Amino acid sequence: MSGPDGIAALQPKDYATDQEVRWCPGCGDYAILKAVQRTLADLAADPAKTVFVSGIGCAARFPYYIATYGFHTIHGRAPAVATGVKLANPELDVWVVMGDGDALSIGGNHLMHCLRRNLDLNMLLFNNEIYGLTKGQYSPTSRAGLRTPSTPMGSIDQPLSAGLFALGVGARFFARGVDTQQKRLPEIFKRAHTHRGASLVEILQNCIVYNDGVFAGITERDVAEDRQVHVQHGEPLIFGKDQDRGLRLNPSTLSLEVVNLGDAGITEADVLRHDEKNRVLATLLAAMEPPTLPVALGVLYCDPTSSYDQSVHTQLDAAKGQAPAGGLQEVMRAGHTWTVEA
Ligand SMILES: Cc1ncc(C[n+]2csc(CCOP(=O)(O)OP(=O)(O)O)c2C)c(N)n1
Ligand code: SF4
Repeated sequence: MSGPDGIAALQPKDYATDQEVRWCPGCGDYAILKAVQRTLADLAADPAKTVFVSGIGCAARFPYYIATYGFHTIHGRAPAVATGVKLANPELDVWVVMGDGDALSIGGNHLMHCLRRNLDLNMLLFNNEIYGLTKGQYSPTSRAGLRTPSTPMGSIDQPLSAGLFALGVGARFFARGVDTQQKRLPEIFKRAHTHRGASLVEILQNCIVYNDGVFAGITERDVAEDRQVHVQHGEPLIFGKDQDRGLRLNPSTLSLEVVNLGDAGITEADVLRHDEKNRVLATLLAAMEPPTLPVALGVLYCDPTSSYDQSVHTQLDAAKGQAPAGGLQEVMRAGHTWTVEA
């Protein structure tokens, strides 16, 4: 069997390298690595045309462990380096791996412009709500009150939502997944890959050493079904152990609320249907937090438009088309030129 470019079909293990994986035992990064290797195999990705670019952090060790091209760059600058890689060779499939500090502290500016420019990059944000590599300082996504070495009395910052940030700066694709959800994660990654333009996937990732259990309130077996809604384009926003809870728009507050199907004549028809092209709905979904509302997982927003790299190359082709025939000397002497007399 062979992939789209005629390369022999590879298995997930074929995308692993011979490098010793140096994350702490039990780190959520292992699960994400596994899901990405599964994704690459499903996509029949050609390692020679695939690049993983990262910044600095635990998450950023990722390129060492993926048997494709890779570039472990500078803290916060993965989106900038990936921009250069994609523009220099648009044939490459470029993935970006960032931690929450990497992406949203030092790299916030780079990420913002990369998203609004809409470079065709598959961007994975490993959100463990902490700085792992530097031993557990708080990050922009850490919750208020979190005690860390840099917030000994508890964080007084209001945390940043990766989804609201992305949607606010004009991203055309935002999805959210959980490290341990091994069936769902590759499906989300494949959607991100199919999207032409910048696709940001936030992965809720457990840092077992410095922020263990931070997502337990939504992932523990006894609460998961009531605290997670898995959104599907065109499908009603229904969740719960018995699939009997739904999300409805409260017209007087313009906010989402949970309704119980069957109560006071409420039926599925009263529940909102997911529309992944609706930025307002995506924003409401991205903002949802327990205990009042479930956390929204899956592709919250996907509304493609032309990508920056396509537009750059369209302009380059147009400029080439207008260039006068001939060599460099002719080009240098064409149009507005003048001679400076001695
Ligand atoms: C310019 C610069 N500033 C600061 C650092 C120190 N530093 C390295 S990784 C890191 C943050 C790591 O946290 P995160 O990006 O969330 O990734 P994680 O380690 O949790 O995967 C920091 C502050 C650095 N390497 N370079
Ligand atoms: S410090 Fe946390 S994020 Fe880093 S490898 Fe260890 S468990 Fe993973």
